Amino acid sequence: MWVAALNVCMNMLVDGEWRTDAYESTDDDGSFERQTTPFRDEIRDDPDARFQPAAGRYHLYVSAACPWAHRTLVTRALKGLEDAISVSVVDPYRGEDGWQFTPEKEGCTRDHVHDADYLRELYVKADPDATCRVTVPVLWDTEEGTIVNNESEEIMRMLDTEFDDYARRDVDLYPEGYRDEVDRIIDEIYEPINNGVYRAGFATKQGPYDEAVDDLFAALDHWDEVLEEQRYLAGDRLTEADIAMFTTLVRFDNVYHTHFMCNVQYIREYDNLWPYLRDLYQTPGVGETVNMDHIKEHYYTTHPDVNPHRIVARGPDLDFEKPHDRDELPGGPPSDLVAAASADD
Ligand SMILES: N[C@@H](CCC(=O)N[C@@H](CS)C(=O)NCC(=O)O)C(=O)O
Repeated sequence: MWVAALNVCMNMLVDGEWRTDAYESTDDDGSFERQTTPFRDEIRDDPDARFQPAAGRYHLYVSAACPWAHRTLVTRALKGLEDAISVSVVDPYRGEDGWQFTPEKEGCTRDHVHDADYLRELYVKADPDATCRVTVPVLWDTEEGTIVNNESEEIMRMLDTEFDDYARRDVDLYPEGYRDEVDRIIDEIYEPINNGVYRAGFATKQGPYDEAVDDLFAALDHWDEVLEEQRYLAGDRLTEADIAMFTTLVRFDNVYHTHFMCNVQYIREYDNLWPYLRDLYQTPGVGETVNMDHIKEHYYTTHPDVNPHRIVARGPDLDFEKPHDRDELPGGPPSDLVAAASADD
């Protein structure tokens, strides 16, 4: 797998060395190819597990711009894991040297664990011979001094299911009775929607672009219909599937529509997806995780092939706080979340 990837993608670590001599993430047919993530250990609430849940042991590295990293931030906020799992935030601009720590910049932090200048330094600490892309999110173990996992779907699941003893709130985003459906939906929306916007934006030929846009809008139309009858993707419960959908939808009108040429329709023109997006945004704790400045700066300035002059497009100015009326549908956010929100008022 890596041998094939090396021919086309060089802004990455190769045997622990940072290589910037080329950057290409499409194959010969002009289709975007996303590489698989290499660190796939798991934290398990089990006395025999190598990585066990604990407060203060694990650290999350994120970009507030990145939809994959954003999933882990939303999960952490909904569960109330802020005190148990600390976070470092990289600069939204990713240049030749990859993700960088620039604590002086608004919304960014230093690397709280290592005081590194670049995220890639952690990858090399975890594996001195690493050959991989240096991506966010990263879940770091301060005890063993290594990366546990850098795949958002798996980090989201671990934070959700393994840290209940350390969570401030009783919030279950992978509830019994819904699990198969949640897994199915996360899987089903990945290729056309979450990755679909990238397939459209990074395509270098008309055919793959057209295919990505067709898949994307067919899937959005489908979910818009489903959401006519039910409040959330898996029915009446807020689940991980909604988080996976949310982090793509919230970026859509400001970035994917224009920068990635996903311009058949805005999300705000959908009858149900737009109120659904506002419902999720207004769920206690979620809106605070959205940093639209980082999102816009990242996309419009980081992909010179797509936007060579790095001009950040101005609009649209969306009102995510506008009432959504979705509380007329059965279900709602977890009661512990609602109670916490009214206690804060
Ligand atoms: N499959 C990974 C994808 C993560 C990913 O691609 N993150 C992007 C930011 S949105 C990144 O860090 N890209 C850097 C690169 O590819 O060099 C996940 O879901 O965690």
